[in-house]
Amino acid sequence: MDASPYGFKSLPRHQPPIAGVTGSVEETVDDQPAYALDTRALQERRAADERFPFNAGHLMARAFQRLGTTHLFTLSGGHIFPFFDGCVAAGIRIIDHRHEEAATHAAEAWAKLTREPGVASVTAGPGVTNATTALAAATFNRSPLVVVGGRAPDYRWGQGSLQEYEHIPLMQAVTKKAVTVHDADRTHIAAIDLWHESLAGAPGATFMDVPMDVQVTGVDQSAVEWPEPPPAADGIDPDLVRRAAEMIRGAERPVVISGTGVYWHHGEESLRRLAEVAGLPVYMNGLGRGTLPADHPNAFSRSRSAALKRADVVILLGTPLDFRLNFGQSPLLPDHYKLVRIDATEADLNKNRTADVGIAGNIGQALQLLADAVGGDGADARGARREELRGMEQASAEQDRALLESDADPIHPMRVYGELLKVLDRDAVVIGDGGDFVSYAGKLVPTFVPGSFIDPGPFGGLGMGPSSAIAARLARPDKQVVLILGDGAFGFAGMEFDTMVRHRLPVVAVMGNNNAWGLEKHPMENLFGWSVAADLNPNARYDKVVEALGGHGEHVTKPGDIAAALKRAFDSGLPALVNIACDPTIAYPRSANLA
Ligand SMILES: Cc1ncc(C[n+]2csc(CCOP(=O)(O)OP(=O)(O)O)c2C)c(N)n1
Ligand SMILES: [Mg+2]
Repeated sequence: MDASPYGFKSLPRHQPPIAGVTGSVEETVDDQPAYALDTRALQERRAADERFPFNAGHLMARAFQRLGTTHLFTLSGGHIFPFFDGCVAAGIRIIDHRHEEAATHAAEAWAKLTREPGVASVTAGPGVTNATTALAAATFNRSPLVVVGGRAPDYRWGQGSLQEYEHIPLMQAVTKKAVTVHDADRTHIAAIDLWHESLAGAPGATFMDVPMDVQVTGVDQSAVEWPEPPPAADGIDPDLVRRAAEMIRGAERPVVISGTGVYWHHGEESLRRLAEVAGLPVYMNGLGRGTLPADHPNAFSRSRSAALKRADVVILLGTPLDFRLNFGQSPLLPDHYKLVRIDATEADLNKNRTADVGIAGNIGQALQLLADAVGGDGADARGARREELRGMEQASAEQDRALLESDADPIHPMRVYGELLKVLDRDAVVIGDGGDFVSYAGKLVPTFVPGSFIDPGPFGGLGMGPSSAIAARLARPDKQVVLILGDGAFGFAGMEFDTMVRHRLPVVAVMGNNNAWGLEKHPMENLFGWSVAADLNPNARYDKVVEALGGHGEHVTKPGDIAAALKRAFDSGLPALVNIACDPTIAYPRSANLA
């Protein structure tokens, strides 16, 4: 097809070159009409057609656009056509997926990447029920999300229309707030309200559905009033900050844990200042990864258990005392330690263990005040402890070296990381979706930029990877996007490689294929001496599935071939899957308590 009038031919594929690789990233693959991918072109095309004048569907789309939404993650259905129409009119790009769960996961990932609420839309009935898992994940993980559901028409409600289903009770269980909008003149108010609600206090998912007949009801644009944004939350109590600073000053072996809340509240700069002034070792979890760059002198990871075991003061920032921290108890933590806790809400402060000093509110603001107040007392004395911890980190990294370079055949999963780390950019977005194979990424892939390591979060659901990679490619168009994938995980959302191909969103997926649900198979064998429901097809050619969808596939069985396959995948400029046959007998050495 010739170049379109909208210049789609010149849209880049957006995969940045990797070191040592030449070739144009401007090359295009245009066999689709321009309006399928170019929001502006679609908007122009739509403007020429006035079959549906301004209506309630348009009004809510306009509200999202005013709030800053640029992308809508969705899967089609007639119950949301008017909202689609409104999004097109408002210039919001529509990314249509192959499953509503994936579309909603993409919206969550968008939120994680941008620190703004993600927006998804799903059709009535099964569209909404399919989104449920991703909504629960977002709420559990504290990711702000607004999902707009279609809904059978009000005028026939109760008579058994197609896909007629009362979503709200189900949605109330998995969101912070779920409402039905029956008033055509108020769809924008609901959208704005849910947007702010998704961010307020503990962030999470929100849901609104709008009956079809309400969506198509005409609205007088000139009469629309836009509400004022809500007032800022209360400030931080300076007395609590003073007490926290005192406690930190008196600590000999303090440990900071920086979690997801620090990222949401833009606390990274103040965290750095606090750590540097007071000489604190900082460990990160969840989206807190990268709130200090992994190579910052105060950033630590591998010595966490040793540090916590002897901690006298733990400074817990924006993260719960959940399974990742053994619920705040021994043996991970000592029997006696002082706890300084800063989190979004009062309810967070005493969960699982009472805080000695607890500060609720904006974590970024609290950290800023704490960094100002803490002073350098005791920082030098803590230097020796930091040296000790650094020594442990170096020894542990040294131990990994042999496996990162292993020539073992079948391939040791660590060797895959050995090769990947050589080509990974400092600011690459890395997404993990899988079990054991992804656990290695958590340990081996350093995060230098906040919001660039995306995993299922503490909800732990498989299947969020491909659509999160889609969101990453859209949110960070000039960065590398690498999806670390298990062969089991691929099955949940493998069809999203089709979404990548249709929307020209190249990412490189690296699969550690061990023919199994490895993270289940090995623990079950340890517990029972045998396993069931744990094996997958040996050597399944998932790379060919991706090829069949129009992407690039690589199949690797020898350690020496990994590097070249990765290079070809990055070079291809297509959504790519590098399917690497790994040794099925190797289990990730795990100690965490998952209960
Ligand atoms: C939606 C969902 N279903 C089931 C699980 C339980 N689970 C956790 S890890 C895992 C195995 C993952 O297998 P794979 O993606 O192949 O990675 P591997 O452990 O083999 O490296 C399973 C089934 C889960 N976390 N999420
Ligand atoms: Mg597996």
